[in-house]
Amino acid sequence: MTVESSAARKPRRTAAGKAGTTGTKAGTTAGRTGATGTQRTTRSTARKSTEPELVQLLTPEGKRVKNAEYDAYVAGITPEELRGLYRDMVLTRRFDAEATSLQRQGELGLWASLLGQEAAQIGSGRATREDDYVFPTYREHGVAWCRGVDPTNLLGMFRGVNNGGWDPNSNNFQLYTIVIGSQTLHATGYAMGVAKDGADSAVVAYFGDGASSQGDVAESFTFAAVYNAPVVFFCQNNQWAISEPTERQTRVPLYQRAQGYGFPGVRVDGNDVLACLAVTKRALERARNGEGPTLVEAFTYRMGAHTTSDDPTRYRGDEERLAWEAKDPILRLRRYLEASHHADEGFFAELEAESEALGKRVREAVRAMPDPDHFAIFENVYADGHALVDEERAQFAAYQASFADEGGH
Ligand SMILES: Cc1ncc(C[n+]2csc(CCOP(=O)(O)OP(=O)(O)O)c2C)c(N)n1
Ligand SMILES: [Mg+2]
Repeated sequence: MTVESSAARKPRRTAAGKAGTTGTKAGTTAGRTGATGTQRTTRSTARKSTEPELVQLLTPEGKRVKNAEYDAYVAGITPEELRGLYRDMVLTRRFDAEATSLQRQGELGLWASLLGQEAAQIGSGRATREDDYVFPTYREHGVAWCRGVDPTNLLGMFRGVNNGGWDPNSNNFQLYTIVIGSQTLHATGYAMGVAKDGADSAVVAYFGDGASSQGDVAESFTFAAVYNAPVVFFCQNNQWAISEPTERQTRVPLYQRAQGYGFPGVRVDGNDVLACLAVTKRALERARNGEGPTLVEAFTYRMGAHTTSDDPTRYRGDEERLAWEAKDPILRLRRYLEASHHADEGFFAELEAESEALGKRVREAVRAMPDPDHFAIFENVYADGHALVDEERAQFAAYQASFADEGGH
């Protein structure tokens, strides 16, 4: 079932209307819960039974289910393309695991894992066209992969040796953004420019459930709506914003927020790569046709820690993670590929070897990254230089020089 805000505008008679009511109940339950494991179980049980349905094309068991509205968007998909989506997810997960290990080995300062969100990112990323423009957060490693950014380039910032690591205009993939929600404004402004140029490309702004509470995101929604900007707001609701559950961000399902701004919102199974592909394609099609923004809420789960600096056992129980492991995005596509005989043992074995090779390449590339010149941080602050920057550079030079045994460096 598709639940869009146009449907939600008819309260009480539609599923969306019902969801709004029950969503409030779930919120009330959440409001009562404290920090104990038992209460957490109550909350997640309540959430499961009261949340609205989502667009799903592949069940967790890997069964293809029909969807009158979205089947058309994946109707022509070939077995080779399906294997391609699987390969994308497996290699992305492998890259991500490698990066986590590299942080543990002291090669990276920090890493934000995408574990569990592969389908949301690969499905939506593969829906984009080369001339579309993507504005990510700091966790969009799968989308970066789809856009053609070499994964090793994602690691420099996390190693602390550069401030970005790739040219955004080479792949129409902006630099990672740490200031929560701010990229939705950049994306909306860019999309307004695209519309003024008369181009038929579109823009995707990624953000999280926590970001949905930011003023920047609200402002983006307003501007995108009233200027009918060709932008897709792709919210990965991974249930957590560091240690804050989604119940602390909203009393209604997030996709319903779009209703108040006057554009459609849809919730998709974020662990179903086919559904994410179809829903994003449709949203991009609307944008290209001049029909304005769409909010996609990909309902998924952050299976790992927020970052390598976080310890999720301090604020959430195992039962939640175990329930989501059963909905693993990679496993469900594998089941589908096997059941439909679209992939054989040879394919999986070859992919395993490719994963190993990627892991090795990533490890070697990170260790070979040169340290930046200490003074590089003063470059690119102002185009024509600035007295304050000169003063700070001089102070830093004096500080460096005070380490006589290191020769000032
Ligand atoms: C404006 C701003 N406020 C706070 C932070 C600190 N911070 C970093 S990540 C994060 C949580 C974001 O959660 P969400 O939007 O759900 O994305 P997720 O990390 O789950 O992918 C916060 C609060 C920040 N980086 N920027
Ligand atoms: Mg989140």
